Amino acid sequence: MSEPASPSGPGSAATAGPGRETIDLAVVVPVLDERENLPRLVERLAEVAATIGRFELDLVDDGSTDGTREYLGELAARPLPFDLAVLSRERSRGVLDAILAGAHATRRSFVLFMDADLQHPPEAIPAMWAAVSTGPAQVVVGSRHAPGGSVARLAWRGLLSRGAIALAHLLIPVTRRLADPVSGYFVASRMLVADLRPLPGRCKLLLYTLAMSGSVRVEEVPFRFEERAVGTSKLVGFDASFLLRYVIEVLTYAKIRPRNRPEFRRRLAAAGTPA
Ligand SMILES: Nc1nc2c(ncn2[C@@H]2O[C@H](COP(=O)(O)OP(=O)(O)OP(=O)(O)O)[C@@H](O)[C@H]2O)c(=O)[nH]1
Ligand SMILES: [Mg+2]
Repeated sequence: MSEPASPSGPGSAATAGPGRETIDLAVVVPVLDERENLPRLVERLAEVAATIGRFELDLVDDGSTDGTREYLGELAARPLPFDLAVLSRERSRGVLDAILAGAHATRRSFVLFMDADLQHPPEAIPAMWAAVSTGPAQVVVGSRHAPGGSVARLAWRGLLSRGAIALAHLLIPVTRRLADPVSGYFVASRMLVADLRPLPGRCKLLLYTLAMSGSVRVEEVPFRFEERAVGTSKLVGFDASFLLRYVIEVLTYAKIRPRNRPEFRRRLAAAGTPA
């Protein structure tokens, strides 16, 4: 991880003014060929920072070839209302590997995960941050299926998503507390993800985190999941291997023995997060 790239130090124009104090939050975004989405994402995140304060933005790029890397270089040279850190890696090792690399690199106490393609609207961050930073929830999920949430997408993908949730509810009991346990948009105490290792072929960090955490307190914040407007989806098409991979992934998590053991709870308490 490079050092935070914003050139602004304490007292500079970018840190001055109300609402710009540093907050204990890192926003981790995996990026692969998102040149068309990044400028708008950055603009909308800047508006969020003006509201909630100066978070850290960790962008994890896996060898984009569409101009993303050049854009990130330009961005790092600009004064920004958040602390930018860019992790540039040469090749893709999957989304789970990318977002865990971001989570492992930050020292902030809370980590929020979101996609770069604007399907996760940054405008939901203030409510998610308010919920997780005031507690008692240790995981706050941006939810498409909680009351007030919605999805703009093709019917077959909606059905697929409902089936994925039903399977998670069936096999991983802790996920039943959430209407949308397969969401990729969530914020958690860093203690819950700090020692998670990438699992090859797996991608659902929220399921992984919940399965590992066992007794964790959760909450949902509704949001509208938009269709990807520009750029290319990295999701492989709907086929039998896709379904099989998901079933294997859920079975992997279902076998995990939750780590709600006493010393883990003590670590959470020591970090100021009630277990
Ligand atoms: N660093 C990194 N980011 C990735 C990789 N694959 C996908 N991403 C990013 O992960 C996020 C989710 O990828 P998408 O292609 O949007 O997948 P999706 O949201 O499941 O699929 P759509 O609904 O079709 O957009 C986006 O921000 C991508 O740029 C990867 O291998 N490495
Ligand atoms: Mg997407």
